[in-house]
Parts: sequence; structure tokens; C-alpha cells
Amino acid sequence: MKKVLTYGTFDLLHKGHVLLLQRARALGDHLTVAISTDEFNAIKGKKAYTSWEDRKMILEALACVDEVIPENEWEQKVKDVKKYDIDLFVMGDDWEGKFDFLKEYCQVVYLPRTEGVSTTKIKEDLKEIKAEVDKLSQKIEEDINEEI
Ligand code: C2G
Repeated sequence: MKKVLTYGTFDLLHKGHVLLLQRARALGDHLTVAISTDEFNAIKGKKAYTSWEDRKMILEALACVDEVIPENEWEQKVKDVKKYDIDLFVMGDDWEGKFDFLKEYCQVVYLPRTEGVSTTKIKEDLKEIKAEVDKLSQKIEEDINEEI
């Protein structure tokens, strides 16, 4: 059985995440996903909207994900490759070259990122929408007050 491993935050799960996971799984027979804990995200300078428990539950619901483990630190990858008997490590190519040290222990593949979608963009777009709604509701309130 060819075992595949990947890491990520997977917050506000979107097409880019799912396409990465599906392609990773298709390269083997079993996919383990190490999801960044909320504490590790703070170290990464990220704050996930969804808790680790919920991100875990969502990924476990995907047919292409066989196992979810916590990612607590940058340094756990070699230990994980050995512990879970991993044959292939996969990441999106925004990480190209960053994990080549794992080639000593398993195959390493960087897959093309899906363009045009990111959790950051989703959050920014939602922030803009909220600002528009707040502005509109303030205008409505002002108009009502003028009427009174
Ligand atoms: N991804 C993608 N296309 C996108 C967005 C993300 O292919 N449009 C991929 C990323 O390249 C990564 C995975 O989806 O392989 C998860 O992305 P993130 O949740 O942003 O994870 P990241 O913050 O890159 O964490 O130790 C490694 C880190 O935990 C990786």
C-alpha cells in the first residue's frame, strides 16, 4: 500500500484544497493529512476561522482523506514520515523546494496550486461585503431618522 502524506491549515475549505487532496490521494492508496493546530497556526502567523476539531471533521468527511493527524510544529515531518510509514510527501508548489530534505526518507512531489482561490481571498471578500452592508444599514438608519 502506497502511503501519501500532506500538511496544511485547510481553513474555510475550498476547491484549491480539495483538488490538492484529491490529486495527492490519486498518487497512492492512502492519504494522511496533518492539519495545523490552532496553536501551530499562531506560530505560522495564521488564525483559522474554523477550529482544529471542525477542520479535522470536515476533512475526514472527504472520500480522498483516509486519516487526519495534528500538525503541531515545523519539525515533525521526518518523524511523521517514519511513524506513518510514508512513501510519498505531497504539497502545493507554493512550497516548491522547501521540503526537499524529506527526499532522504520518501518521494517528494509539489503539485501546481489552483489559481484564483485562497482562504485569504475569501476572508478579504467577505470583509468587503460586510463593510458594504454596514454602510448601507447606516444609510437606511439615517434616512429613517430624517423621516421621523
Ligand atoms: N493549495 C492549493 N491551491 C490553493 C490553495 C492551497 O493547491 N488555491 C494547497 C497548498 O499548496 C497546500 C494545501 O493546499 O499544499 C493547504 O494549503 P493551506 O491550508 O494554505 O496550508 P499552508 O498554510 O500552506 O500550510 O507544514 C506545511 C504547512 O502546514 C502548510
